[in-house]
Amino acid sequence: MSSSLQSLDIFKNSYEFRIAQLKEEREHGIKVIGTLCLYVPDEIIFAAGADRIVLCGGKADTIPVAEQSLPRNICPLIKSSFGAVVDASCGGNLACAHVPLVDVVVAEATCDGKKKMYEILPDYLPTYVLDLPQKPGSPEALNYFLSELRKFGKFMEGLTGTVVSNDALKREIRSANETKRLLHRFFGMRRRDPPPIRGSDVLRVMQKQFFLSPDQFRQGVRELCDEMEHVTPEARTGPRIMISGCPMAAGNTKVPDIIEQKGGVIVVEESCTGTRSFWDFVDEDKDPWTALAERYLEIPCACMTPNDRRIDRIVDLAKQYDVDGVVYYTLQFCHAYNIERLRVQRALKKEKIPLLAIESDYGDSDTEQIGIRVDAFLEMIA
Ligand code: BJ8
Repeated sequence: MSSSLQSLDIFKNSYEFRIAQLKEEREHGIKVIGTLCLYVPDEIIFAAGADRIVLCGGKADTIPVAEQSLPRNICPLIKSSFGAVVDASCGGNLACAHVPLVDVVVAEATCDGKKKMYEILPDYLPTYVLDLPQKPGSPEALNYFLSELRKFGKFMEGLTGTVVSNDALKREIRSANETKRLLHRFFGMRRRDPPPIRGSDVLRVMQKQFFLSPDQFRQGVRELCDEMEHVTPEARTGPRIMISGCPMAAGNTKVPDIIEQKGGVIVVEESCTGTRSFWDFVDEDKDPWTALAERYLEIPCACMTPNDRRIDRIVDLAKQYDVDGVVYYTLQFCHAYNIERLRVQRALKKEKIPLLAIESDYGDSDTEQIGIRVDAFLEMIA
């Protein structure tokens, strides 16, 4: 990480420790769950006494392995994640060391590419699929999702032998809310002009949210926030940019790196590796199952329809963070985010906020071309 903030080293140096921790947990019979999406509630996994790591791939090197089985024209996140699992089960060394540490993948029924990939995944790793209503605003959606969450709770109990009690769930809800509060503090500081941290560094921190244990992650963010309170920010004078769109899984920092190289100042990310993961809290005063179902159905993912909540959130964030322009990021072949761009663009246009659409994969063949477009965009909005 390139910033002068010392606390970023906590995240940078966390890999070995976490892998050792997961190995030790498994030696003591603790189950490790792999997930690939925000819709799978961590609270239920932790309440069942298991641990979790996120398996979303952000690197290009496992894609050729995946393309031996999957079509080439699907999103790189799906191919990279699948390739990592296949490579690990064939004894390869391309994948992250955490894939062989996973006992079960808990997958979710979101986009078509993921759903179909999850039908092949059991050839390599035990897989449980959590179903999701596709129209979260419909009257039946909440009850259906609630029954799916309870079923998932039973599955976890069978796996770990630990009852998912209401008390344990409430404890985990409080823990997850604490993380969310911290992240609000962290992101709140980025409203300053200039912000005290680079967007590419924030992304690398947020990627670790899906790898570290909640305690480790919070400790790092707390120290980082404390340091940011006192640090004199580097002079950053370029246009203030929001990135909105597909998640950027660990290993993928291409577009933020380019924006910053060209002089843009990234102040907020509307994505699952940004605000979508922590913006909304789970109600601590309700029945914990209902509270979880309500909160998770509110995640504004483009796989849902209609997805007005996301459009409103983007406009709201653009105002709160005083952005000069939005870089709309789509992973190649992600139709949901790609098509939803039109509605986002229209809503931003009403607010006179310009948008640059970038569709890309994990390779570097388009780096120069993206750089030229970002350059022109920043010049236009400066
Ligand atoms: S809640 S964004 S983590 S589904 S980018 S694989 S949608 S084709 S990752 Fe996602 Fe959950 Fe939604 Fe977030 Fe498909 Fe699109 Fe690829 Fe995606």
